[in-house]
Amino acid sequence: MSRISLSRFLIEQQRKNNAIDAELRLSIEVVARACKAINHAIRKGALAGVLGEAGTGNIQGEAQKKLDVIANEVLLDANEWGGHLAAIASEEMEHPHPIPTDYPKGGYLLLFDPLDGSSNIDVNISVGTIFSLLRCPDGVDGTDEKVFLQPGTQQVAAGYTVYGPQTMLVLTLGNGVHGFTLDAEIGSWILTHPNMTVPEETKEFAINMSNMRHWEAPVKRYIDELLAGKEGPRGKDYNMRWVASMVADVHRILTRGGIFTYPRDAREPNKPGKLRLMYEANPMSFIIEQAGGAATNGHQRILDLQPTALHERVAVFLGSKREVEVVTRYHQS
Ligand code: P6P
Repeated sequence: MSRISLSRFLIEQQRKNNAIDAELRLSIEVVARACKAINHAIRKGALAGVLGEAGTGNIQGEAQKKLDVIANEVLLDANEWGGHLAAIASEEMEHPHPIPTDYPKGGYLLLFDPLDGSSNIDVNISVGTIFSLLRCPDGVDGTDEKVFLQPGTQQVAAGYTVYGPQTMLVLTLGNGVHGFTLDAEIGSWILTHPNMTVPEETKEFAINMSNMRHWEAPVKRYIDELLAGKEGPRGKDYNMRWVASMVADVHRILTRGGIFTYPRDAREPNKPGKLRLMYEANPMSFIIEQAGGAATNGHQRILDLQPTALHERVAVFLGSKREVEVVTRYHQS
């Protein structure tokens, strides 16, 4: 069977669905190409002196790893000159990044977390790049943060690259979820996981249990029931996984089911959660819904949330639909 490359897949999707125009196709191909360069830097690790702290902090007040900065630079350099974007937003930059005046602007807004889970880098555990694409209204200045503040339902594409035992790019264009494996010998992304789906039922949950004493009552009730196993109200035993790298946890859920939760935390009463809405929760929720799963903040569908700030945070419950429905119902009772 002939191998289908990402480029061929995108061209065939464009033929089927004229909502995918040349600029959107280019946007995805450029991000995919940049992820190959990030993959190369990650796999060199200590041999290239790219591990450890960068000695700088990001807008979130977090210490940046050298690879956070490298990944961000690689994505900016790759996306500035193609004429497909109006502006770029990143977890690592406080304000939207303008397209340099010597290059044309395009009709899309690119948002990314260049290296999610980077605290795992120095201990050699999977990390990832998460990206989201929105339309920029004609004639609007893309560097105005307000133009990015669109609900997740407005995303035209979203994806992530997981730098794990295999390097995989998982993508949705609003018409299913498709996984591509990097053939590093020839530098091609090859379609290996067409039409990925999340099983509605699961026996596996992902949460950072060390925060249990800070959770709200509905979350405590839900997790207690899972821990009670077959003797409890759920009537079955559950297993737990927590990689502390959202991309790795979500990829596992896409592959074999599960629920991923990062609830709000009483230690930060003014913050609705830890994860970022625009470039973590929204792209991952789009992917999970397109794969038949569900994603809420405990109260409403994440994709329906109206953002109020570029770096705003959100509580996240996503994955196998039945489980997300239960924990969301508990927030409403
Ligand atoms: P904790 C990584 O820093 C991240 O943003 C997500 O990738 C991950 O799911 C979460 O935070 C891990 O958080 O509190 O368990 O370290």
